[in-house]
Amino acid sequence: MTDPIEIWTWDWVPQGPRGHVRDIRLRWACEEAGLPYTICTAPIAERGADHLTRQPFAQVPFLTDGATRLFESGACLLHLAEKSETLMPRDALGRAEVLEWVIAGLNSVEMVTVPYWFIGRTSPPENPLDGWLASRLDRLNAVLASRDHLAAGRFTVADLLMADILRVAVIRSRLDDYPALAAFTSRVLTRPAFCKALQDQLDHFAEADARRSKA
Ligand SMILES: N[C@@H](CCC(=O)N[C@@H](CS)C(=O)NCC(=O)O)C(=O)O
Repeated sequence: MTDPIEIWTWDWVPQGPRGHVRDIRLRWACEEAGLPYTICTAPIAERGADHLTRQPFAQVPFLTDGATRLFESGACLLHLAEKSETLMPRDALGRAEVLEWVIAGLNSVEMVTVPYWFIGRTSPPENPLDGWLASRLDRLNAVLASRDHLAAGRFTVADLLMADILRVAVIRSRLDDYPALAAFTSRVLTRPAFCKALQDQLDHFAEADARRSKA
C-alpha cells in the first residue's frame, strides 16, 4: 500500500489567517479526488534549516508524495491533478485549458489580489490597486458570464484555485458588482469537499490552541 500524501502546514497560526492558510487548497483537492492524505506540521516559531530545504521562502504549504517533494501551492495542485481525472481531464485540450487557468489564477489574479489585500490592511483612504483589481474582476466576470467553469467545460482544479483566490474577504466583498463571478465563487465554495477542508483546517488550529493552553 502506498503512503498517504503528506500535506505540510503550520503547527499554529493566529486567528486572522485561519481558514486561509494555503494548505487548504491541497486538502480541498485531495478531498475532491478521494486521494488519501495526512496533515503534518512545521513549527511557525522556528523556521529552521529543515524547513528551508522544503520551502525556500520559509512558508507553507509543501507536500511529500513518495519520492516527490514539492512546494508552492500551485505546483502541488498540478501534481495532485496529475493523479486524478476529477481534478484535470486527460485529453490534451482539457489539460491545456486547466494549465492556462491555473497559471492565470496565480499570475494574473492572485498577483493583484494579494498586494491589494496587503495594502488594504493599513486602511489607506484609497487603495492604489483599485483600478488594477477592477480590471481583472471585470474580465473574469465576462469570461464566466457565458460558462459555469473556467476550463474543460467542467469543475477542475482551476476552479478550485480561482475560488480560493477570490474568497479572501476584501475581494469577495467586491463581487456584488460582478454577478457571474459572485455566482461562480458561491457555487464552487459550497462544494462538500471545500466545506470539509475548511472545517478540518479550523479544527486543526483549534486543537493547536488547546495544546498550547495546556502546555
Ligand atoms: N506562493 C506561495 C505562497 C505561500 C504563502 O503565502 N504561505 C503563507 C501561508 S498561506 C505563509 O507561509 N506565510 C508565512 C510567511 O510568509 O512568513 C504558495 O502559493 O504556496
